[in-house]
Amino acid sequence: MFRFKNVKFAYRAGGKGYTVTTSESVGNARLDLDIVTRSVYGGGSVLDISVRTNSPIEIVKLCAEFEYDYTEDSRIFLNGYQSWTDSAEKKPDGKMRGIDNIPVPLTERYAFSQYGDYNFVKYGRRKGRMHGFSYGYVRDISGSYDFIGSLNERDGFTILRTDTKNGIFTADKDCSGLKINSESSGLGYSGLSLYFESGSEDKVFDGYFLAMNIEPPAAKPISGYTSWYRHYQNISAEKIREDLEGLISSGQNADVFQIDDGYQTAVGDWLSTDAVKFPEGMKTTADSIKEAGMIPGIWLAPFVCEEKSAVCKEHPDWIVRDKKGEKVRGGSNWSGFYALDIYNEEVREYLRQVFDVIVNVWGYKLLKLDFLYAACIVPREDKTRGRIMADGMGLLRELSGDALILGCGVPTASAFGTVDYCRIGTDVSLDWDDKAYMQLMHRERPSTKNSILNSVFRRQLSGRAFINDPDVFLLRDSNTSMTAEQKRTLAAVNALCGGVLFTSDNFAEYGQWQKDMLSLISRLRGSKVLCADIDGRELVITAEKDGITGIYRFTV
Ligand code: 9PG
Repeated sequence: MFRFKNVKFAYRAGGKGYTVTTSESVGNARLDLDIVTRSVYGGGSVLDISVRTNSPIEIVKLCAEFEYDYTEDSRIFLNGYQSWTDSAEKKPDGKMRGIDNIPVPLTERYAFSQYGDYNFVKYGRRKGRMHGFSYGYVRDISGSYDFIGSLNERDGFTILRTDTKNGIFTADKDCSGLKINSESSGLGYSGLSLYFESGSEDKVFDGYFLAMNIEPPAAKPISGYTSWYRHYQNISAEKIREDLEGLISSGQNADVFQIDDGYQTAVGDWLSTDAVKFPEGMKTTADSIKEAGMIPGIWLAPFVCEEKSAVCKEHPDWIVRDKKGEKVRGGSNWSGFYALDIYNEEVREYLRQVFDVIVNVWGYKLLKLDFLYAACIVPREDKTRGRIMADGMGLLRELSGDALILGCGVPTASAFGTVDYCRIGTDVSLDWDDKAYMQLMHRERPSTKNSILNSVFRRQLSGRAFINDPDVFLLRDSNTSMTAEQKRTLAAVNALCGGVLFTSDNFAEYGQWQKDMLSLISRLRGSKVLCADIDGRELVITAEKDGITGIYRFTV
């Protein structure tokens, strides 16, 4: 059980700094810090810590501290920042690696810090000092969960931390630098809203989503194809047609056929189709997918533009800037890319046009919206990262109309209830991930191993927050160095834990082994995972389907 200890609140007013540490509500002439506990309908309790002020203040820190009796058998899960961030249960002596160990020239060149939380969260160096975002739990290996989850990520992300050696757990609001004054933000700041529940997996997760008022997603599990892990950016109408024909001739069922990155002349210039690759334009391809009885899907990264794009060159004022006025990098993909300012009316108008053409003129009805985290890299003095991301997700939902959204590269909680499908792990790589140089990269790097672990340990989100996309399975013989065992593990875990079952293979190339694997996948699909444990490299998943319980062992 988490035992509430106190709140640390620090702020600046009239040029002076103040700090308060208290376990009860306190107030003075300027402000009130309210600490309220309530129980919720459906089970669980909530701790609300909010601020009311009658004159302008700037928040420096808002943090709640708890005591927790970790034991050697505790398994700790702290959700990683965004879709791609590695997120897996850890033992109490676990650690998380930031990017401090990476040589600075590499970090700078590849802008690793921008993909994750490295610029605003301090990574603990000692054993047992771990952190995550928005929700987490401590599970004892008998299967009982002590769960904590934020109900209010819209007013700032919540950073959850353990210090297992000292029996401490903290919840920090990512709101440092937020200016509150009665004119712009009303009477105050809603601050931390933390939900607690203990018991079985279903009880705590159902309770959490009920407390957030998030209904189970209307979207259904889907299967299909994406072009990325076969062709990367080297796609063309011709290659897409070949893969589409391969799928049709295989007789396999698929709901979605999705074109990924590579059809556009530059990232950001979504309506400028590469005429060499797609001479007849993108509508023709969508039409042929529709004719084959599938939903046409397409990838875009609506909140970013790459250095060489026309958007970037022609609209320097659309780009998010730091305090020095420098353009803020989102990462190093393509020619390097920047984030667009979603509060700029021209940006919104441009995106409105882009979505209108893609959905209504070209006819793509599933939109894989990627690199979304970039929008909120820099918080503003009147908006936290959480607020910017929430506004961004609201905008995307509105622009997409009734097209399905597959969110990707998105801070997890911002996608709860706002997208139909969501990537919950990093990119599958064409190999596994045991190479030493992988340690010289960030937590969001492509890695089949990390992708699998995220599928397992974020499985509870599927059917509650959205439908999970575990990324593709690959069974082909060529263009991958994965062993047969590794390919089987990837396919089986995706089938057991995910709701989106995509591949980037051409089914026409499949031999008997691959066909056997496809029937394994369809047998595992729709299972209910009862329990998953990892010990060293052994992953054990217990799952039930049609009244039969299976125990599956994998090496990861
Ligand atoms: C298209 C791709 C695919 C893929 C997405 C995303 O951390 N990284 O360096 C990193 C790079 C690329 C990436 C994810 C992470 O891939 O997940 O499915 O759509 O974009 O460019």
